[in-house]
Amino acid sequence: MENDHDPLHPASHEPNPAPPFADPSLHLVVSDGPTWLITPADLATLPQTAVDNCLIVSTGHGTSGPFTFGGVTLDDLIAAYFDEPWREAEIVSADGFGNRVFAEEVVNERSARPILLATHIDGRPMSRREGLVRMIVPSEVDDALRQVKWIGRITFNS
Ligand SMILES: Nc1nc2c(c(=O)[nH]1)N[C@H]1C(S)=C(S)[C@@H](COP(=O)(O)O)O[C@H]1N2
Ligand SMILES: [Mo]
Repeated sequence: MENDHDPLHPASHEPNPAPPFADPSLHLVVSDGPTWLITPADLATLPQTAVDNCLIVSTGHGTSGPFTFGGVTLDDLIAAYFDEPWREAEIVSADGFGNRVFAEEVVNERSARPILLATHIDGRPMSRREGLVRMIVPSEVDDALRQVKWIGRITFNS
């Protein structure tokens, strides 16, 4: 299992229930390019998308949801900040958990159930404890390893 020790693709994981600190701002980094510090208030100025019927399937703690998550699609985030081509994005949380997203996935999921940087849950602002700002990959219903809470940094690599 080549990915067993990759922190961006762990084979299994015991979920962390509590955020490491309160500040929900995150760094958006384009490798060999600019960096921005982005807050939930910044995300609120971008187009908003809601995706219903999302499940958080924790193999240890059972399934929660369905939830309606709201926020900014990765597509809309990129369109607002940069236009360099990119191949993969590394989404890393403030507690050192992470996941990778490939550009093809964003293209494939552009239609009905896009990948979100979620700031809202069931129509209300998400609390920090609930994961603000949380990546939601609606198509992932295996083990919640892609549902990254407390995003600290997103790096786009070409
Ligand atoms: N930042 C961060 N995100 C994370 C985790 C974590 O430990 N840290 N655990 C993942 C796993 S394995 C699960 S099952 C879910 C748990 O989500 P919940 O706390 O909303 O139930 O969060 C995922 N996202
Ligand atoms: Mo999990």
